[in-house]
Amino acid sequence: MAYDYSDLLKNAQRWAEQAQTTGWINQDSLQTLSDVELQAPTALFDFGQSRPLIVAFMGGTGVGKSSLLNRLAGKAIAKAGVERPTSREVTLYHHQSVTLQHLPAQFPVTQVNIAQHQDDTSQHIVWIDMPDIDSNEQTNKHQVLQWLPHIDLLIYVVSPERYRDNKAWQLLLAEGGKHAWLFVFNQWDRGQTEQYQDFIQQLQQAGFNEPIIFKTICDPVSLSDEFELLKSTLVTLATQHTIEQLEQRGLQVRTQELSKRLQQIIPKLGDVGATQQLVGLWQQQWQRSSKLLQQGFVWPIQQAASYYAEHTADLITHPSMNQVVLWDAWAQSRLDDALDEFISNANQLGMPATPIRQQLAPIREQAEKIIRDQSALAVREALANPGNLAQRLFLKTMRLAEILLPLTVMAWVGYQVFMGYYTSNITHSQYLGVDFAIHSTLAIALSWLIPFFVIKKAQPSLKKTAIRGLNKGLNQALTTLEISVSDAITVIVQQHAEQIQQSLEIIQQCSQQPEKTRQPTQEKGPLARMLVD
Ligand SMILES: Nc1nc2c(ncn2[C@@H]2O[C@H](COP(=O)(O)OP(=O)(O)O)[C@@H](O)[C@H]2O)c(=O)[nH]1
Ligand SMILES: [Mg+2]
Repeated sequence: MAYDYSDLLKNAQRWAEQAQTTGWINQDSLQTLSDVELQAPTALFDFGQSRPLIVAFMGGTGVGKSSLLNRLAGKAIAKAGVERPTSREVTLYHHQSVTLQHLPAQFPVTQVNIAQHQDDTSQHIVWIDMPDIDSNEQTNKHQVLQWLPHIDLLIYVVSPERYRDNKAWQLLLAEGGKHAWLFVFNQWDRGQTEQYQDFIQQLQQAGFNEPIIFKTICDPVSLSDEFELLKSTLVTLATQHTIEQLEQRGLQVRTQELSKRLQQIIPKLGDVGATQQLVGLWQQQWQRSSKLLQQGFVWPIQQAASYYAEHTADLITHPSMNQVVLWDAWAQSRLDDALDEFISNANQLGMPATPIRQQLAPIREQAEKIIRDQSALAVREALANPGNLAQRLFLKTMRLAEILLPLTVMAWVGYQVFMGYYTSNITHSQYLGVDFAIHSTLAIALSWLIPFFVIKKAQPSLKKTAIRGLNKGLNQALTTLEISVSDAITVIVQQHAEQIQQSLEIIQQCSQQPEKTRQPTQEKGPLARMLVD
């Protein structure tokens, strides 16, 4: 399926805008896709069913652009010989049957002159005299750039002094492929053959194998120059076929340019290899940072544990007890450092920093809450079950012994009392003596007191229990932080893949442009000589 160029451009710009908002590309990259050279030309002129060939004189200050247009018109329609540094005006010269529909965006109407003629031989041509491109005034250059997308054929005018003009030359090199080009060596009355040869060589270097150059003399007008030839060449070119070919070619060149610019942006998104290293990079970073955090937490945990041990009862009545501060400014800056270092290392691998920073931002904010919640929970759990398993088992046994031992001893004493009484009755011997009373009382007391004291002594320390809980909670919280970052990395990698895929899709669409018309450069004839690939 082939896409309309303006749709392609819109897609590319839309993609770039969202990529810029999410931090994947910077403002400069976005700008390269909104440059005026990429704009799809709109129909500026209306001429019944079709549009005319739009021809513009372009070149440095004082080469004779305005003089050429005035010569065409046979009267002074453009201001010639405007005092340097520059002339700002744009002059349009066209047949009265042609109507201007609208001016390029942001173009100041006050600086456009319009002159009309009734010469039917050149009714399919709109001539434009452009401001001097070499001017230091940015508005001039801006104006020229605004007009360029609408121009089919540029007549690059030079003079003996200014044929090596750098600024105009730069524009020719940049814009070369988007237009057809004719060349005028004006002020030929003062020109020399070596200069002409030199100019041809320069054009050949720019890609014009057989450039079409007209030598003209406009002040005073010389009838023996090549001005009439220039005019008739343009009249023969102004056919619907040529205009369509040029239009098509302009769109093709723009499509290629768009695709090229997108391809230049893609490496800035970071490569797939770099995204694959992100998880490993983070794990290394976290190994160092979490160790540091754990060391730094030893003292705060002891402080917090003492506090918990002394205030266990308040845990329920004072909810603020759950907010003992472990995560202080020191801890936050260690985490920030870890994340910053990770971002900077990822950046060195070629990943853009902004989307990573955006994804990690919430984790920086949540860290305190994660640590607080998880350590409070773990402390509560630990305090609910103090001591370790062996300690708890031992205590249970002791509590049982505290009941069973005195009961057993009492039962034994009772039995002895009964048996003593019974045997003393039968044998009329002496009943149980004082010794027995003392010993059995002692035995009963000891059987109860021993487990009672053991239980008292074996109670696990609340502080130790709180430390255990806090450590457990802290480790869980640190793991949660690590996983949160890993999850964020997964999102970053996904986003990266999506950005690449979307931009590749547009590049793919660019390459699906149909070759509607035969490339004019492949044809023989004057048009082929006016184009560069
Ligand atoms: N000697 C000579 N002077 C010319 C020729 N054409 C134009 N000029 C002069 O060059 C100056 C600049 O011409 P102008 O048309 O304003 O140049 P523009 O800045 O490119 O529009 C004017 O003073 C013209 O009279 C020419 O063929 N020969
Ligand atoms: Mg001028």
